[in-house]
Parts: sequence; structure tokens; C-alpha cells
Amino acid sequence: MSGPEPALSQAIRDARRVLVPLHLSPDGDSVGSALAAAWAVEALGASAYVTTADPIPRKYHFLSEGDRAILDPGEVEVDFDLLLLVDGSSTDRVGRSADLIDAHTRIYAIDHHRNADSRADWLWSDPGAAATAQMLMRWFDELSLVPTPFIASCLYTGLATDTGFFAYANTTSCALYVAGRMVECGASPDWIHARVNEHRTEGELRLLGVALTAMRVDEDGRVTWVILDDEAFRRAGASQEETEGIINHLRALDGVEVAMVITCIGAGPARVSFRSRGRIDVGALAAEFGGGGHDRASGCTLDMPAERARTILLARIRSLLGDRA
Ligand SMILES: [Mn+2]
Repeated sequence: MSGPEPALSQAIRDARRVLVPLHLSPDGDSVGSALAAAWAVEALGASAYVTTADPIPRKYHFLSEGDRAILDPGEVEVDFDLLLLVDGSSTDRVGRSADLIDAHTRIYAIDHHRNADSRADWLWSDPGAAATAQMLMRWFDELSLVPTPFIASCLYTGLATDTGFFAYANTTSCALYVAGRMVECGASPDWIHARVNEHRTEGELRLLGVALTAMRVDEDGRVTWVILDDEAFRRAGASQEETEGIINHLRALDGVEVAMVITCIGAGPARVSFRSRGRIDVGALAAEFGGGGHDRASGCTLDMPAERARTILLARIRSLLGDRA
């Protein structure tokens, strides 16, 4: 890949006001990278506004409740000369934040996703990077811009969460080296790990217990699933937002290739999450049913009762596994 300079810092120096939105369903890399990019924008002399159309998950509030406010797009009434997209390259991914730009706003995108499809004026893409935060740290080093301990923590959170705390296949030596740079600048690995993973709600843990008890395993042990319905949420005293992490436990069973969590509230549709250990591309599977995602993590929504969705999806997963036996 080629580096971002001098185009990126020149574009920021030429701008007065820069919009840095989070993408929809913001994750740790989105929150951390947007806050770090906004800090760099101001270090280069422009003013930065960070906005989000979707709520920020509770586990990232230790970043979003820092000294920079993350605004609802509806609260912002200024013109922007530059839109800086981080962790995504399309304005479609930022929801209502896209309403804040006009035809005169230039668009720069910094993204590590494969197939970064962009109508941006300029795109810095590095699919070899584990996180956008990793790209930003390298950019800061290129500019000799030394992040504060808080900004280093934002970057470290982005890189750590996108690599499953340095456990996924994208944990390259480069990712680990750059993580080391973040630690040198003041990020604390144990504090960030505890903030992200050990501030869970009682509802989340009780729902995990209900889900593991209700877990079903296919007869050959290669597929696990659970249906979370009104009764499951009631027994756990949990809300629909407290399902996070359950699916990773279902995939952790020895021998499992695909895990599936089906959530169904009242007479609503069946919302399905998939995880794969790698043999089955669950991104392609979800796409067959109108959803999407990555090869190891994806989801879709089926407008039918949960039990019927389970029957259809399990049959399809079995045939995919059979094809590859
Ligand atoms: Mn990312």
C-alpha cells in the first residue's frame, strides 16, 4: 500500500471544519479511530466534529464520555469542507451524519475493509491492516504526531477489539508492533481489556446462562444454536441489547463449525447471527437470505417464526457442510 501523505494532512490543513462520523452500529474501531482522527485534525489546525447516528455501545463509553463530545447529527448546524470517513469508505454507512454534508464537501476515506467501495474524492485503503486504528497510528508516526495517552487508548481499543484482543487471524506482526507503539504512547492494555470486557451488565450474564442452558447441538456436533424468545429474556431479566458475546460461546464448543443465535421478540421477525470457525463462509450464507457480514461473522433477518427459520437455516448449513466434508 502507499502511505497517506502528503495528501491527507494537506486536505486537513486546507479545511476549516472537518466532520468525522462514526459508522452505523459503531464498534470499538469506529469510536476509537474517529476520536483519534478528530484529535489529529485539530493538531493540524482545523476544527473537528464527531457525530453518530446510532447509539454507542455501553462498553465504549469510557472513550465517548471523555473530553470530546460525540454529537447527534441533529445537534450540528455548521458547514463542512471535509468529511473524513474512518473504518468505512461509503457515506451510506454513516446514516444521518451524511445529511450534514453538501456538494462542496470533499470526502476522504481511511479504511481497512476489503472491497472498500468508495465514491470518496480520495481513499486510503489498506486491507492488510487489522484495524483503521492501526493505519492511523502509522500515519501519526509518519507525521511525527505523538498521541496523548487518551488518544493512544482510543487507538489501542480500536486495534484490540478488531483483533479479538490479538487472537484473530488478522493479528500480524505489524499489528502487534503498532499496538506496542500505542502502549509506548500511554495506552494501558490491562485497563482497556477490563473496561471493554469486564463491565458487563447483570442481564447480559444471566442471559448468557439462559442461552447456554438452552443451547442445542446438531447430531454430528458441527452446528450449535439457540433461540432467544420473550420467555428467555424474561427469565434472565435482560433486554434485547444484552445478547452480545453469547454466540462466541456457542462457537467455542469443540468440533463446532457454525453457531447461530436466533432472536425473536413477540410476533417480530427472526433476527439471526452466525459465527463460523472458518470452513463455512457465513457472510455468503447470510447473503443468500438477504443479510450480510464477514466470512466468520454475519447476520440476516427472516420474516417468519424462529423455529421455522431455524429449520431452513440448519438444513442449508448441513448441506454446505456436506459439500465440504
Ligand atoms: Mn475496523
